[in-house]
Amino acid sequence: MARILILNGPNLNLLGTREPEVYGTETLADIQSLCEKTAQPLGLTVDFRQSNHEGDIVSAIHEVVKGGFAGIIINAGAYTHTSVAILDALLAVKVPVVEVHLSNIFRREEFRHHSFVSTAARGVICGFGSQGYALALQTFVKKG
Ligand code: CA2
Repeated sequence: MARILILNGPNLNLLGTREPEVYGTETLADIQSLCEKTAQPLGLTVDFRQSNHEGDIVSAIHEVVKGGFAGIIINAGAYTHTSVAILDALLAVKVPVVEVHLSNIFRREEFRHHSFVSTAARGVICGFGSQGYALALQTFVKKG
């Protein structure tokens, strides 16, 4: 079974407690559960993590090779728009990366329109809430 590392960045642990009009009412635990349920019939397993610390996210990305992960799904939160360190780590590990955002970052403030993560990503899914994570998992299913 292919293992997929799902990384969540700062403040995503607050999901479901504030700003439901932007991020919905689901908690991060709900999204983890959705990912686990989605992954199983697709023949994937997931390692679902969240950190508020940039260096922890960089270190988690480094684990991809040792951990035998087939790919990364990442919602880097606000670090999306600021972190060259996360971009460099993603470029270094050479596994497929899918970038996910709950909100449509292009309908929001201008500073959210640029993503460093996108430079390393095979694709980007944004604006579909938690469904974006399920869609991202489907991209790791081998066809044919
Ligand atoms: O839309 C997304 O998934 C974001 O990655 C979420 C980040 C934001 O900085 C990005 O521009 C877009 C913020 C996550 C903060 O989540 C909260 C949830 C509830 C209450 C407060 C923050």
